[in-house]
Amino acid sequence: MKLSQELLDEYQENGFLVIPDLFSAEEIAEIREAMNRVFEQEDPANIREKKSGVVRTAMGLHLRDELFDRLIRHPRLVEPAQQIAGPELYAQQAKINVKAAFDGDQWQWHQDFSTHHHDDGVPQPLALNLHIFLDDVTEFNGPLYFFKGSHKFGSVATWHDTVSTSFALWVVEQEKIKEIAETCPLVAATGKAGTALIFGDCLVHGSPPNMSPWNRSIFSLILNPVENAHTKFDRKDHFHHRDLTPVQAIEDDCLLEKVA
Ligand SMILES: O=C(O)CCC(=O)C(=O)O
Repeated sequence: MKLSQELLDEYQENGFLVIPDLFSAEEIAEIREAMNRVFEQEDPANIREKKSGVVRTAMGLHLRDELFDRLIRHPRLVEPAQQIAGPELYAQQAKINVKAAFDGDQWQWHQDFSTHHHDDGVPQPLALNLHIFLDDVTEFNGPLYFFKGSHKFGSVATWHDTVSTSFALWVVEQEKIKEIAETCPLVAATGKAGTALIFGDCLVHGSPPNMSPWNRSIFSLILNPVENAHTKFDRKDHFHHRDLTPVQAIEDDCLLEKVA
């Protein structure tokens, strides 16, 4: 699947794309079945919420379930990513952020690049984050908030927040957020299950807690150019995979063929 020039221009201008209906209800059902399988596993790559203990994020997915190994090579993810970030991209991270009904906690204001750079020694902000909504995401169940155009600020100063949630994150100072908010409108990334998001490493984003009675699960794949690979290896593999083999797109119907 190729992005039109109009969508490529929109990505360059806003720092993100929202693509409704990229995956069908049948495909989402397959992904959700695989999600339930990995949630049932006792695995250190299932990171739990600080207070409630429910799964917050399940990582390393393509190494844990065969369906996710196909999903990270899906042409509707890989080909648009290659158009934006180049032909040789490795799977840096593959996870589902759950944000469970009532219990799903916030993701503070951040740029993905700060964590990639400080924790993993990634040189440049070239990685892409590709999301697929596995539930309908509304203004009520903890959608991502994007500061539209905030990628134009480049990489900004951050501090390491190890206490607010169970997931340590390099977060943007409040004073900087106020400055960004003066010129960049805030957008809630909402849509039906099957909607996809693509956003770059410097887009400032976050998401509020989910106090609604509805789950909000989102699959997230981070693809990074091989030539921009990590240079630090302190974090466990599921945070940043060591395998730098470039992902190759497979068949478009790959989620629907049954595993033998
Ligand atoms: O799942 C969320 O609400 C936030 C995810 C996020 O910030 C990210 O993928 O970088």
